[in-house]
Amino acid sequence: MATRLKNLSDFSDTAIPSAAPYRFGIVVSEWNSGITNALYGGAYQSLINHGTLPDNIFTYQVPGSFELTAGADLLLKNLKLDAVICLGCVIQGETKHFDFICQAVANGVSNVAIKYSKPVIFGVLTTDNQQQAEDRAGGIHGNKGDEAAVTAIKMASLAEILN
Ligand code: DLZ
Repeated sequence: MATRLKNLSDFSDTAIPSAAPYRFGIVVSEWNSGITNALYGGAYQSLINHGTLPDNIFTYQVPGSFELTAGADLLLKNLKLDAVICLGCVIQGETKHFDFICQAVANGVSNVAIKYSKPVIFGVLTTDNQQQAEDRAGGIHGNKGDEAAVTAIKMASLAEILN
C-alpha cells in the first residue's frame, strides 16, 4: 500500500504492494512483435506474481506504438480499470519516423493518464537497434515489461489512496 511520507527519514525503496485488488489493462503493439510479445510475457507474469487475478487483466493488441495512446484511451473509457500498461518497441530507422512515433506516444500516454486521473505506464522500448531491444526484453538488461507492471501496481496503489 502506498503511504504518505511524514518525515525526511521515511524515504526508502518501497515494497511492491499486493496487486490483488486491482484491474489492469495492457495494450501491446504488433510492430516488432518478437520483442513486444516478450514484454507482454514479462508484464503479465509480473502482475500474476504480485497477486493479480487473470480475469482482472484485459489485454488488447494495436498495430503499432503510435496506436498505444488511442488503445489506452479506449480501455480507460470503456472498462473499469485501475491502470493501463502500454507496451511497444520502436527501433531507430533511416527516417525521422522514429522521432515522431516516440514523441507522439510519450506525450499521448501522459495525456491519457491526466485525462482519466489513472496511471498509464510507458512500457515502450526506444532503441538504436534490434540487439538493444532484445537486451531489454528478457535479455541482459532484464525485461522492461516486468518493470512496467511493477510501476503500474505501485501507481494503482497510489491512485487508490488519493483518488
Ligand atoms: C511505421 C512504423 C515504423 C517505421 N516503425 C515502427 C516501430 O519501430 N515500432 C512501432 O511500434 N511502430 C512502427 N511503425 C508503425 C507506427 O507505430 C503506426 O502503427 C503507423 O504509423 C500507423 O499509424
